[in-house]
Amino acid sequence: MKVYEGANIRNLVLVGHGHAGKTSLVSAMLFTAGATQRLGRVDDGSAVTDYDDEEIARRMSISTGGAFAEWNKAKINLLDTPGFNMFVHEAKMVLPAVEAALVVVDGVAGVEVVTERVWGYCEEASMPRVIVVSRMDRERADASRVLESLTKSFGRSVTPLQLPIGSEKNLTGVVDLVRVKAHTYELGGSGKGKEDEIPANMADAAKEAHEKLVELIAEGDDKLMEEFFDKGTIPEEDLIPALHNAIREDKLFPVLFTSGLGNVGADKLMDFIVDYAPTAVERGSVQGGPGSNGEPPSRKVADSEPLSMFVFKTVSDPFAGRISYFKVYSGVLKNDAAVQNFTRSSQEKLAHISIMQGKNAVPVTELHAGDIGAVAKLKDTLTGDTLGDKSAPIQYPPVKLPEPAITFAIEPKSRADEDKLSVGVHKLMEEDAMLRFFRDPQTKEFLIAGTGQQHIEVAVSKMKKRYHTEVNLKAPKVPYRETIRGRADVQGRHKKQTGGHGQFGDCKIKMEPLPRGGEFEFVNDIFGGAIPKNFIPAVEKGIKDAAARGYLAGYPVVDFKVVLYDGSYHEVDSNDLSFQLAGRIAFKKAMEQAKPTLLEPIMSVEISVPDEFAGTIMGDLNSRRGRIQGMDNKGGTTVIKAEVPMAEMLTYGADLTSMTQGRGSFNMEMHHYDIVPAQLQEKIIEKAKAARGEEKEEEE
Ligand SMILES: Nc1nc2c(ncn2[C@@H]2O[C@H](COP(=O)(O)OP(=O)(O)OP(=O)(O)O)[C@@H](O)[C@H]2O)c(=O)[nH]1
Ligand SMILES: [Mg+2]
Repeated sequence: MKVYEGANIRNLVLVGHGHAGKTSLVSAMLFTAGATQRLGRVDDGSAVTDYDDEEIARRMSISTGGAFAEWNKAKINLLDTPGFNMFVHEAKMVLPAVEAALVVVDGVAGVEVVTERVWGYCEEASMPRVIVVSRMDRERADASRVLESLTKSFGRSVTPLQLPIGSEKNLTGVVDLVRVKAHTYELGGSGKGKEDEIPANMADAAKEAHEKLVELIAEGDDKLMEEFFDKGTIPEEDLIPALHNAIREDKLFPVLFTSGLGNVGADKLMDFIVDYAPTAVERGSVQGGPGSNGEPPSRKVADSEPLSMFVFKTVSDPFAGRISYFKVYSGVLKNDAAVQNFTRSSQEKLAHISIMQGKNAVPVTELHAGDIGAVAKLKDTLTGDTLGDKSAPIQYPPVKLPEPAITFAIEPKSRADEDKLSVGVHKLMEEDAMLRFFRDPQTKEFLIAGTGQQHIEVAVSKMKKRYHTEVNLKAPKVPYRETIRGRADVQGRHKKQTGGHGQFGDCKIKMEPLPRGGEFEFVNDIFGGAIPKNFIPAVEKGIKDAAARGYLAGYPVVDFKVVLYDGSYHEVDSNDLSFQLAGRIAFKKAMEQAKPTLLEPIMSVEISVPDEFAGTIMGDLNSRRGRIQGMDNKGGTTVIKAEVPMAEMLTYGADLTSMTQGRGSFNMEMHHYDIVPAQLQEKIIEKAKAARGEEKEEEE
């Protein structure tokens, strides 16, 4: 493997809606560049970046795959991310490793829900974007319709740099609007196009589009503008750097056309990447988090700087062990280097550094600033960690992810499974930042949380295949809460007289509701020492403990305020415990008066279905106590936004599949808590009582 310096490296992430053709496009580029012997296909499990068992079985990307192609003396590093909404956080996580994104859009559907989501991620990160409209050989693919949807969603900076020649099965090539040349291909061929005449019926359109493009590039540059007015065009050697800069500065979002499966346009796409995508060193410098002296240190992306690298992904391979993917931000990493993990203050040895071609590690001797690599068997390095030269500490900020949207209880199938469970789940969590695992302190059940039902199912399936641990998934529990709607003014008195020392605590409290999200507030309003200062925290603790156990149905009580305003004590018999108990008694009495009620989590839900199912879905949402917030139409897909109680959404994944013949998808996250309607409250309270009854029996 040749050694590449940053100026000859391009790092790109492929992002886009599920099924847009990202993985197939990577396969086409790799084959065209000679990195693979045949054109890998998602559908027969031979795509380089969809190699995991789960990905092959489901014919979709689940986790980011790395690959590289050598093209025109440059190395193109590609990170292929999943587009399915439950895995799309993978795309967000790897953005720190690249300098540009290929936003892949389906030639039939145009902009879809996840397209907008990943566009938002790129926007946040000021990431240069190149739009690739793929699957152009499909029936009903339509370049002008897709361009329209792109401009509608992303504005006027969306600019075609190519036009497709022919359409659907007769897609034969592309016209390059910068050089005004045609390139034609054999569908399903080697991917290497030949330069050709622009078809007569496209000549006018090509000329017009070229002029528009040149005018756009010249805009804001007086010298170029003058030249443009003089000659009607700008020489190619002036266009290239101007276009390169416009892309780097997010002033222009170029659009190219391809077919991954038919291998059309992959060579032109790689030409384009080498000419126009920012190089790895063009990023300038990378900011670290605040340093010890309060200043956020930064590093220039340059070989001459001290070594620093950021771990952006971890794969937990049952055979090779833990594989860490990293980006070298500065310095030169040599094989066998001993480096410091600044995040965990430990030493790591990087034996056998490599670059990943799908699942295969290709060994390298060194990696320069700006490159991407991988290494196996680091001791305690995880995703988000910064490693580097011990004498030059820096820590790059990890990517922030949302909270998981759904929780299931998992039950090991056997005793042996129970023993293996924790180890297996923790290995999965190393590679999956959105997976959470914990034990419910009340019910002692194992809980697993993630982005959605399929996400959890993939984790369960991996657990079985990789770690031979079998579990049953049980319906997720709804995390209800309790609160109050009225006020109370009560006395809590605890008195016990036994033999020697007695117990005595007495407090008077007022209780009132707080707005949603107010949690708990405790105000000490005691004057004149009715309760000695040192016992006041005990009263608060008693109330808090009781609130955590709930009043109506065992769910934590939230959003209330307690004012402790009076009480009494006994010189000898008062102690901490007595006042805790007094607090507890006062809390219970106050709850009786204060109109207690149940709260339930309300989810913000976004559902995408083909237009013909929209009516059914809306009706169904109604019956789930949903409130429709909005509706939008995108190239045959209706996107419905609604707020729906979590309790009504527990099996929505399966229900949506059956309502839409598998053609709908949805995404949801926690939004807020709201009061449960009265008729439902009783049922929940009764169920909770019954469950607690059972538990008591088990304990006995
Ligand atoms: N006709 C046609 N089909 C394509 C093309 N590219 C991909 N496909 C098919 O479309 C489906 C999805 O392609 P993928 O490459 O897996 O799409 P993806 O964007 O990686 O999908 P996710 O990983 O789920 O986000 C597969 O069945 C492919 O064979 C193309 O250019 N033309
Ligand atoms: Mg894919």
